[in-house]
Amino acid sequence: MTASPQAGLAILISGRGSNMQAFIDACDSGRLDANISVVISNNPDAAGLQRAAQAGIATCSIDHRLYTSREAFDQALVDCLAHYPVDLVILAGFMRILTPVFIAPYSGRLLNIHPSLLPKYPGLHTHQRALDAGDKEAGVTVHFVTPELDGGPPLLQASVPILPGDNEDALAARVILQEHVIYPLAAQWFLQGRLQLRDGAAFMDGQAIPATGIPYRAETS
Ligand code: NHR
Ligand code: GAR
Repeated sequence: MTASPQAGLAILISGRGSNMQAFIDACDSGRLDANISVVISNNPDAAGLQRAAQAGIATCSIDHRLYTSREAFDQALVDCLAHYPVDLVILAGFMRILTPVFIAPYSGRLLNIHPSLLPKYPGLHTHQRALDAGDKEAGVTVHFVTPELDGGPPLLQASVPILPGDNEDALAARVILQEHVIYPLAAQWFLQGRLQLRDGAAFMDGQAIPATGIPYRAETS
């Protein structure tokens, strides 16, 4: 019997790539049944590019500053991905807003992790905004990407407490530990065929997912 070929992932990064590393680790350990086909960065200096190359993964640097429009940059991303087997695209700390030129061809197989309890705090500086608002908890959400920034339907969400004396760095450090757990888990669900985007709404095992995503608990699997 021949084993079916492993699913291919493309991971888009802009920075240090700790979420990308979590995917590398999850693939190595078998928690995620996939192969990382390519890691792409818009930032040629992203530390994550070196980490990926060291792990033997193909890398591609596409500097957005060399393109005259967002659409032209997005087309370069599409052209790059065409060279690799890609079942699922993972935005992992990717900092460029994407246009339909990229989103349309990957719609329904494009995920992002956003460091807030969406629909709270789309956009940037989420931890500082949660602190400034006096929130008691913060967190992170994996969602399908749609053209509306951080507006695609949530899939999986993890919460952490905000503790007295927290600053942005302390809170970010608590949140990122959760990111590294829930993002590969959501990807595994997707590759098992359990997650779907239909008419702008997200489904898990055929059931509509709540507006804030499935709440992650340690026993969530
Ligand atoms: N693109 C679309 N269309 N929809 C989403 O939901 C997206 C997306 C691209 C990236 C990640 C997102 C996040 O999780 C993401 C989601 C970048 C910005 C941003 O303002 C905002 C949100 C996210 C990513 N980027 C600036 C820009 O002009 C650049 C900021 C910088 O370089 O520091 O693209 O938070
Ligand atoms: C993560 O906290 C991720 O949620 C966030 O950036 C960090 C990237 O860390 N993403 C965004 O803010 C997207 N705009 P990493 O490079 O170590 O994975």
